[in-house]
Amino acid sequence: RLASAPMADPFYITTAIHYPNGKPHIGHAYETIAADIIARFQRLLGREVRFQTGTDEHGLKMAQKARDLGMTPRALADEMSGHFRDLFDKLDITYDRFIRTTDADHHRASHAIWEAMAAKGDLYLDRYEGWYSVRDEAYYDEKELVEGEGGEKLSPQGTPVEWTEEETWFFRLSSYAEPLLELLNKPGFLEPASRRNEMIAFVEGGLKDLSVSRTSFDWGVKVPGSENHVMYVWVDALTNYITGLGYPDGGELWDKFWPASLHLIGKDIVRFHTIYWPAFLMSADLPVPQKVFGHGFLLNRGVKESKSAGNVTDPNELVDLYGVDALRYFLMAEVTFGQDGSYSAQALVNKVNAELANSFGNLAQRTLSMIHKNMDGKLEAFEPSEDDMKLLSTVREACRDVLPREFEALNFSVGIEAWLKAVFACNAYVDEQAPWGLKKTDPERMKAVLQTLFMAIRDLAIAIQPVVPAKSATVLDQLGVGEDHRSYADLSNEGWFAALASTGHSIEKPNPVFPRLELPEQET
Ligand code: ME8
Repeated sequence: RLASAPMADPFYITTAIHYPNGKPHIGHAYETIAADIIARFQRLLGREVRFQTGTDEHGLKMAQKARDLGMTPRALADEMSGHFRDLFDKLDITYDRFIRTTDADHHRASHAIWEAMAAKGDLYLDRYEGWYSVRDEAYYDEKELVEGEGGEKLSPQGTPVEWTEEETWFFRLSSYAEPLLELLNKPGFLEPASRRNEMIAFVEGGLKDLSVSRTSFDWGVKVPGSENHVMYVWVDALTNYITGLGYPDGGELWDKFWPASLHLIGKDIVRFHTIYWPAFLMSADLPVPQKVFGHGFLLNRGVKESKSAGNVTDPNELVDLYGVDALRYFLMAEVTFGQDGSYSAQALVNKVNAELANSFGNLAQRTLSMIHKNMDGKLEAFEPSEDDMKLLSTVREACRDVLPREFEALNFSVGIEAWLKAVFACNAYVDEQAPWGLKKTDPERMKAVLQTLFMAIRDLAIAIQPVVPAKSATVLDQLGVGEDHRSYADLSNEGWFAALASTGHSIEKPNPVFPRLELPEQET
């Protein structure tokens, strides 16, 4: 599908909802930035997008953390959820709804899906005896557990487990093995495909019915008709995706956006999204999501961040030091999406300086300065030479074909690399054509060169908008490209330059858009 032929289908994208048992960390920023890039990209293709993120506020993990802090779970959730929201605003995240699972409409939606599953005959009361990890908010089978260094039992994620016995409601997960296998085998449902085998093996290993309520604490959504039970936190958490579209009432959002186009989540919670969630939906006779993508983990210089290791990065600090767009660019360009990735302030500074400041920023800065200085800031119609056409077609191919194709497939680093190669081609062209030397010898040729670059920069700035939205907007402002001419369909607009030239638009003396970053003293 070409960017110039936008698809009209509405697009619904969600992130995982985050546990507000502490402040947001870099992994939360990473996932939400990636989702925002997808949302912006789809909007630029002309699709109507709905984007939801938020916080997952119930469950034992929240209750225990609040108890440790001497707070109510509600007060903890209120405080920490605010930090998530503030961070996402600071990161320029264009969410349509920030959902909190303590919201009233969410309790209603959770009751409704519960009642639909009950009406299907899929819920029954029994006694749960088994292992539970509070950190993962997950039940584990004895055979899944691993042994820790001190011989203690740990979950497959390496978290502590505790033996639990209580009366709970069970969901007949075991009845859904067949349709789940069919779903997991559907091409494109679960990506990267490498995560599929593990889920298929889990289903083929025999699905047990799932405990879906708790009676040993009360911080959660009450089970309808069983007031001493609260729902297992994942039942209500997963339901957030449909709460946000007006379930159970239906309506315009529901009709337009369900089933979701994409649930973007981390690799540690794929089981909940590709097994439990589709089974709940099938039970409630609701359509299942079209795609689940499990991204990798972000590691701090190769090591998982944790409070005990004392290597936790506050994403707010990275933004304050280096800027939002630098962080967004670095994370998406550096890490192969779907795999784990490593980051450090040093790597961020190096990459952003080399690729944005020295390459794209410098290209825009010197081109616009020369147009301002040597052409009085005026554009005029011109005849491109063969070299000019060649450069423009290289840039067009990267911006119009390769980057959109790769972004559609969620291969962000590959798309960005193609874009960067086009930037390098522009810089090589500047060096070859040496427009500064043409001013005296061949002023017409100088104009053609500078204006060819002007056109190339416009395409480059439009294409990279999802990744660096504020910076590319500044470049497009400097170029005089109107806000209603910045979509991907505008990349194929051959007449825009003549139109712009005829308005008598004048290029001002530009301010650098991508200043060089420096590490603070203690980091070097
Ligand atoms: O799992 N790198 O919440 P959460 C990249 N509430 N991604 C990371 C990461 C890292 N270092 N650490 C965590 C939950 N994530 C549940 C979700 S959805 C109905 C309920 C990702 O706050 C993680 O994989 O522990 C998940 O997708 C998201 O951050 C929220 O994690």
